[in-house]
Amino acid sequence: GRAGSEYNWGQYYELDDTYAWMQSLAKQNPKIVTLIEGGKTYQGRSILGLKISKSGSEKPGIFIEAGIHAREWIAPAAATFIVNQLLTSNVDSIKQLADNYNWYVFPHANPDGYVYTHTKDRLWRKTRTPYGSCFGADPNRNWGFHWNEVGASDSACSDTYAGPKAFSEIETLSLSNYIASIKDKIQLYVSLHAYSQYLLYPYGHTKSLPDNVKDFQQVFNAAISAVSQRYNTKYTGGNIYDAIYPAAGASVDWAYGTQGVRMAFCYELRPSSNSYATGFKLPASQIIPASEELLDSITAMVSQVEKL
Ligand code: ING
Ligand code: ZN
Repeated sequence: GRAGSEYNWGQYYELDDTYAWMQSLAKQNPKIVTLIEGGKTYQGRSILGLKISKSGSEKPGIFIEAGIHAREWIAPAAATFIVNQLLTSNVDSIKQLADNYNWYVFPHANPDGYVYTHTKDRLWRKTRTPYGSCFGADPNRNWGFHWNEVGASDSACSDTYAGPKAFSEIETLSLSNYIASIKDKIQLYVSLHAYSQYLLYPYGHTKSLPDNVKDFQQVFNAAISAVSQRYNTKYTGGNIYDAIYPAAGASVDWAYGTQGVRMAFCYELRPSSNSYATGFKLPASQIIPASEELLDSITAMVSQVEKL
């Protein structure tokens, strides 16, 4: 890694640079930051996470999963921005987030795919597991909850290939095992994607709404109001099935549907949905504003969850 102490949010980084930065954070803040090995990838890389804990293991947890889709580069960048803010900000509301919660952040849930977007194909989405003459399953269609029922493909060449079975991908299998080991501590699960400026909550496999949909809707309202405050960025959304499209086997549905995590959201970050040609290539100059408004939104989300 070349990043070292130069690491900043004016550019997108390669996997090794971000991993080196994460390792240096753990070294520099040994009482607060712990590295988590969330598992391995098909090609043998680590799925590296950080736990940020300023005040003990009994605090509720917030889990952030980013980069499950390789080409959505803003997602890992926003995740590391949040980590940095939690560790360095002097803003009261952010200091409180860091003091009152344990944070579990995985900026790169699909490292093999991310490396491939830097080396071979900028628009790669899936893992890199070989399946016949094609590669990869969609790691956001591969989780073991109503797996492959709708909005996923049986064809290994498809971008939404569900995989040969639930958790066929070592990435989703190992990350799900880690999540299951801390599930009772997770109060809020946030999955970061791009793009379209949507905020989504379960379910993706059915039109039926979660039993606590009123809570979801309240938190959703607070979050999309806050996301627009700083730069007037408009988000919309709702339950996955109605707001975007039917899609089974996503991480948020699994966390909510099988792990007892009562609040699970997915952000589709900038740009807006009118940006098909360039949607995954958000200019690096927008990393900071997109991440600032995301943190504003998550801050409001957490305050609202506290009021439920
Ligand atoms: N969109 C998400 C996808 O996996 C989504 C939408 C979110 C589906 C949450 C299901 C659950 O297709 C992108 N852009 O990846
Ligand atoms: Zn995505």
